[in-house]
Amino acid sequence: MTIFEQRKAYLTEQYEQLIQRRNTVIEGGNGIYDRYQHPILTADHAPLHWRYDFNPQTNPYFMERLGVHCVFNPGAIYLNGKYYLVARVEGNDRKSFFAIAESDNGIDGFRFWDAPVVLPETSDPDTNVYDMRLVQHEDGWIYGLFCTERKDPDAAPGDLSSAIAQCGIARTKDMKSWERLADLKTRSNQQRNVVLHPEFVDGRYAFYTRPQDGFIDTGSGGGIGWGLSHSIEQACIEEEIIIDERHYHTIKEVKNGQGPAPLKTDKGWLHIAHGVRNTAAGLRYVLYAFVTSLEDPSKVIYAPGGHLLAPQGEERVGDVSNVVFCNGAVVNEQGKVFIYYASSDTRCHVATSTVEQLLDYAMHTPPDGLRSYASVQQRLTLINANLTFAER
Ligand code: M1P
Repeated sequence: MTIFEQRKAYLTEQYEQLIQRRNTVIEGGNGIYDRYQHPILTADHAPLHWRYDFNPQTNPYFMERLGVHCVFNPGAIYLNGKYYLVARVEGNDRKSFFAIAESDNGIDGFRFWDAPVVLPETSDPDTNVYDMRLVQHEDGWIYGLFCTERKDPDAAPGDLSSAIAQCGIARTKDMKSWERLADLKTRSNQQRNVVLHPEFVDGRYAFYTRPQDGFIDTGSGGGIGWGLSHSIEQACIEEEIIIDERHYHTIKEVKNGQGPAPLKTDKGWLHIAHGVRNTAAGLRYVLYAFVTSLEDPSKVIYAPGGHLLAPQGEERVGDVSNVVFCNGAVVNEQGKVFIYYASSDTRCHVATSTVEQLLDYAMHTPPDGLRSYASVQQRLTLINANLTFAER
């Protein structure tokens, strides 16, 4: 056997084992959701024919030609009994692109389609695209809203890092061919984490936004915003209001952002978002939840304090450590919720729950008291109720 044949056979077998690996719930948990033993998508899930030249004449060592570095921040959609993720795949060249993986049960067996998504460009080409939120809108289209990043034209000479982030919009009926629409226009110089609400509001398209001053810093901006647009083909938000603000000494002190499109429940729109705070070790990203009103989706009606999900164990380490990020969640016919999240900008995981459990969590977890004294009072309320209950 040649080196080519040996390596190809070995890597193919390893790849199939990885795809067919079953995932199991980690027992115990917090009663709110279950975490799972294995990540569901990683760089190793990228098909071999995306990475290796399969011709022994041109690649005698069966050498990786176009490496895939990480696979993270997947958008998600549940369609016709299948679970689809549109993952952010980052090559060794640091460029991200989108690729779709599908699974029959939503927790394992995710396999990428044969080729990545070919996302058309606008007349102002994107340098990098990432973090797509998939939304099945009531207008009949599936939309993918994502971050499009381009070099800041006003950056000082020699500054090769400053960028402008804006919201790109594409739509599809079959997830295979994508129509690119104009980027969203708002009054903010920078936008990331923009999400389309699945229903019309006052006859208009509704967006969750995240206006900010700088590429990394929200500055005086930040918070999860909300705005309406008459058109989706030329989406434009004239007026943006902040519906979920940042707060001093909370999990969303530095910045926050809407995760996937909210899930509709009979008690309200259930949101998963990320909150960021600073630490001596750098920024720390966690997930949190809140619920908005069915009558007025811009009105927060339940805001449980603290994080819903924080990086744990191996999730804490990666390209950008101490990060969990979620831009995909789906609910199936049984009311089971699949929260797709990525850890440390490196790999994708799933946590499962139910609409009932997440609403129970959101409606019965007290809001952040914003002071240590208030936190103790909340805990005493719980302790005293439990002691009284035990005495009965
Ligand atoms: O590196 C952590 C995350 O940083 C950004 O999120 P935000 O805009 O809230 O700071 C995004 O680049 C995201 O992709 C990334 O996971």
